[in-house]
Amino acid sequence: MGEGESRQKLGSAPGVTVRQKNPDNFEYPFSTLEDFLTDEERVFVRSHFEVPELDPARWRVDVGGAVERPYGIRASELTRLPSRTVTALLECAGNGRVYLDPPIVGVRWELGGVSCAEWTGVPLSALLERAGVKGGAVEVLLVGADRGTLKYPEPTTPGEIPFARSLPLEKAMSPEVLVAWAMNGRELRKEHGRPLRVIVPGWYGMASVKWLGHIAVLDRPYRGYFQTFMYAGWDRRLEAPDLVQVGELEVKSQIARPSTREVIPAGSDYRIFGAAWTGEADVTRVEVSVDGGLTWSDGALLGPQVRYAWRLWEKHWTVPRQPGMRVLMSRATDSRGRVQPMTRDPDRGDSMVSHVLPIEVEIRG
Ligand SMILES: Nc1nc2c(c(=O)[nH]1)N[C@H]1C(S)=C(S)[C@@H](COP(=O)(O)O)O[C@H]1N2
Ligand SMILES: [Mo]
Repeated sequence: MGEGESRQKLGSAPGVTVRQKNPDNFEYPFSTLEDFLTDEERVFVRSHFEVPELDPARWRVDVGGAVERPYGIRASELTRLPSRTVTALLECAGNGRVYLDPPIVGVRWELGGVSCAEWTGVPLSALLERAGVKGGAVEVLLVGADRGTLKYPEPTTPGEIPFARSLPLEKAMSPEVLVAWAMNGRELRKEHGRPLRVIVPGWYGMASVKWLGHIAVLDRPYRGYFQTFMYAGWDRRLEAPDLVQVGELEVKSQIARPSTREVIPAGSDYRIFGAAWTGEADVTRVEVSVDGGLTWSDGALLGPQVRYAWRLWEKHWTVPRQPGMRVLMSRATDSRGRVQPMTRDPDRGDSMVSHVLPIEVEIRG
């Protein structure tokens, strides 16, 4: 290990926007989308606290709680267990926040709080099975080594706390959920959680705990800061609003090109290009509108469909001859019949921005 230090500093790759430093929040330049896998120098970074200084050679993860045989395992030993590689998109639940009105406090992500990469690791289920999950267990708590306090949102953190999230036992035992040490075939960068991080394909990014230090099987639901005061919303399907955690990804598409305020030559042929994704399902359709949502037609889905990854898509557009402003939109549908909504659901607070976003461009003669 230690390979990471010789590589290009994250946040300095062309096009990457440094939204914040310490804690690091770097945005992927979504308008440069081309390849199915995001190159590792440009995968977005989203952290709540400063990167913890860990020694990968000595780091160990403890597995405990409601298990028969609690144990600790060194990262160096864990990386020799039978591994799997899973392609998965990560989207921050705050991606697209800049489009919210009224504006929110918090990191102002545009379209680049999302990336798609190949992750190599050991299934979390294998680590849990080795410990022997006790009957009556319901969740698995994953705790990172980073710690700090937050002044926003209110109420503030109860003093200094670690970043921690729980997963329902069923998802934690699902074979695609990994404790990973590599991204796109290379050792994780420290900003992405070196030496070990969780990857929860199909869920918003906050579930994929970085710098993993503790795994605890729980016999009751966990209600920590990052799944109640942050990353939660209101569900109104009952007689009274119910606080629900952000979990599975919503169906969503984004236009990479053109980008907002791009100038497009009148009468030209333009290739509208973007990506679409969803949670525990597959993207089945992307529709495109070049007239602000009045009319829609199907875009072409590109490449093979890979569960938990994004699907690239394109639409050829014969640009009108009249100059002026135009609003472009894309709308995805998934195999569970979920369709990207046209309007924002205010019960989602400042996260899960999945509604159709308008991209305004200028046609110039
Ligand atoms: N320990 C720890 N894990 C974390 C976070 C964090 O701040 N600390 N941020 C989460 C959030 S909100 C997201 S979107 C993803 C981002 O992963 P990345 O920085 O590798 O892109 O990490 C998640 N895991
Ligand atoms: Mo996030």
